[in-house]
Amino acid sequence: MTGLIEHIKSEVLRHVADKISNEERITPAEGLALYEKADLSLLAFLSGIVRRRKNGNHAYFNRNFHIEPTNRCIYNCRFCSYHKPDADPESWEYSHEEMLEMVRRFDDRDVTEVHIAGGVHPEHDLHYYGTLIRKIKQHRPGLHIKAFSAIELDYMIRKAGKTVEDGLRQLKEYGLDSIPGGGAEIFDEELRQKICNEKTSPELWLKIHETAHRLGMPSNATMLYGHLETYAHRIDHMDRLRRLQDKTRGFNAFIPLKYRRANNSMSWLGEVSMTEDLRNYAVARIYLDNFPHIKAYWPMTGKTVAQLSLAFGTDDLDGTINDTTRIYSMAGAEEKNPEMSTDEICSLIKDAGREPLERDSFYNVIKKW
Ligand code: V47
Ligand code: SF4
Repeated sequence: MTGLIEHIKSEVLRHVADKISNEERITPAEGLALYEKADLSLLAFLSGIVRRRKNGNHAYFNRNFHIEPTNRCIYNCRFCSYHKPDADPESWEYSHEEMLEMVRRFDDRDVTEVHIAGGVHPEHDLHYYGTLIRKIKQHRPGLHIKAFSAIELDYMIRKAGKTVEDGLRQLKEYGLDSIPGGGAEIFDEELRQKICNEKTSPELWLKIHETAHRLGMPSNATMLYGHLETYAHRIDHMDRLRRLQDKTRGFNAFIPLKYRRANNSMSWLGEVSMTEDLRNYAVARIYLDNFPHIKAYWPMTGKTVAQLSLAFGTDDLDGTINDTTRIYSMAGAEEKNPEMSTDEICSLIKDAGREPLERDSFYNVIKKW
């Protein structure tokens, strides 16, 4: 390894490479240097060191399906293509019975997790959603329920007049198992004002996750990139996550989400390139040295980028079952009707030189493929 590192021309990058190979944490300035100065081959090499250290040659996938209860939303984030006014023909709101019917459709399939998330409905509080969770658990007790972004949780808990801690405790009693990573967007306060000014603050987003971790509910974290942010904003975002993870160890996966431009009010920005996606996965893998997993959400990136990302630090591909999520298809994602069979996801992983492992929601191995 030392031999290879000697060939790196930039002194800063040589120093960063040394630290990575010695398992030392890199600083925010060094993270920035990786974004700004490292070429793709170096990023693949360095992120590979961290990925292998954490996950060997394995790449995980799980069998989940998604329910989006509604796209009605009290907020109006500028990047969102999903939320529609109430009277719009593309606005929807499912009843408990309709959502239970969606769960029943998977009765004879080997799914292990349902991911429930959507808009922030003005009228529904934690008891409305808690009752839904309880009904799903009564129907299929073994199904892991990963539900509600911190943004939805903030509103439904406040609406019920509870503190974050009491609200989350009660949702846990209803059957909530873990929390998805949505709503983080970008933590920098000034930029957040520009792209989603009404949304839950970064402090509260982090507090909700911290509290969930303390109550024994793990979670994920996302970052929306490729819009108005600079590399320094991305490092700041990941730094706040890394500091919380040092305290709680409750995050499972980090999921970078590339801004997609169709049908929203930031379309003029365009979209960043595939090389930028790979650069970002690699820096995330290196910077977030205390996150066990970096996940590529293939319905959003498309299968090709997801496969390539395995060479840039990711070790987890989201989902095998048909992903009917509309938050991405409405924003112009590659996969219009995302569906990937177990055979397909395993070949995709094997062709990239990795060994596929089917996992449950806690990353216990269900099967080696
Ligand atoms: O918070 C919205 C993003 C997120 C756009 O935890 C957009 O396992 C790109 O968090 N372009 C919700 N992104 C989805 C999410 C998620 C997805 C998959 C797995 C997990 C997990 C969590 O979608 C939002 C926002 O950052 N988003 N609009 C857009 N135009
Ligand atoms: Fe609402 Fe989420 Fe869309 Fe923002 S991104 S408007 S919170 S559905």
